[in-house]
Amino acid sequence: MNDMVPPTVLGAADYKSDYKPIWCPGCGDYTVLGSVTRALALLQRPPHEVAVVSGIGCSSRIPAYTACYGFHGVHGRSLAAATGLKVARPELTVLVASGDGDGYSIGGNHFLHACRRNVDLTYIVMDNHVYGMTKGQASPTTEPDWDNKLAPGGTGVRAFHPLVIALAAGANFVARAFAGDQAGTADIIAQAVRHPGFSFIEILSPCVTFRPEQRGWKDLVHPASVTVTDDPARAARRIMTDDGFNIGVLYAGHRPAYVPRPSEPVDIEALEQEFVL
Ligand SMILES: Cc1ncc(C[n+]2csc(CCOP(=O)(O)OP(=O)(O)O)c2C)c(N)n1
Ligand code: SF4
Repeated sequence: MNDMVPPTVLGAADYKSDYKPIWCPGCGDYTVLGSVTRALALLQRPPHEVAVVSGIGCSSRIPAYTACYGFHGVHGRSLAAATGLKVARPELTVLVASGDGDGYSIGGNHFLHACRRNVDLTYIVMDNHVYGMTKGQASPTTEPDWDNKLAPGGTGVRAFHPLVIALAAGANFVARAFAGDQAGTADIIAQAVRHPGFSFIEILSPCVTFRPEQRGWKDLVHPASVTVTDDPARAARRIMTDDGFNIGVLYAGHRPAYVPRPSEPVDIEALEQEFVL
């Protein structure tokens, strides 16, 4: 008799918590959550070996809805917390979740330096071109002519281009995904986790409450007509001239992920003595 216990196969449901999401009906973030749990099932990483870190915003609620370790931190500071976690606990798979306000406004500086550092993190930004949680202010990716009560006539300010900025700053994997394509987005997230270094995925995730016209994104998205490149300048040129709805992995580089050098144990008392006046 073979009494060996077969290995447990984890399904997407094994990564979901018992908390029921409270997003508005139709919000793109529901399917992004579905893609995250499907990706983790593709990777077969046990939930206790995964940490999901976020800032503040509707999109940043994601950690609570997974059964993994989670940290729902401070607005714009998800990458700082995640970097510290990954450096201290390199055996964990660390996913970072953000919105375009959280990630590119208050967290913009951290975004640049996370790309530069190239710590082995997967950063997903649910981009709806608006601050959803605080009721519809323009964000860095809002179109300059988006006319609304809070910015009559539009802001007139040029939109931030996250994918090109990530490439220029040194991200090692760059992709664009669409919330409505749950299986495709799960596959991209799994590829991003497997790729060493800092992986960045811009997920177009409609805010049906403050940007109801984004329901139309489903008719605009299309698979990228180009194959992935490892040349950042080529990827940047392509992304600068595409229509913004090109879905797929757009760049996969070869930079080695940052690994901290082992440090010597610090003698605190000796250090204190050096500062005695
Ligand atoms: C330091 C700080 N400043 C401002 C806020 C208010 N605030 C909360 S969420 C948010 C913007 C969220 O927008 P986004 O990141 O695009 O996420 P979404 O809600 O659209 O998913 C802001 C400005 C805050 N919580 N903390
Ligand atoms: S306000 Fe927008 S982003 Fe927030 S839950 Fe509602 S639809 Fe989603």
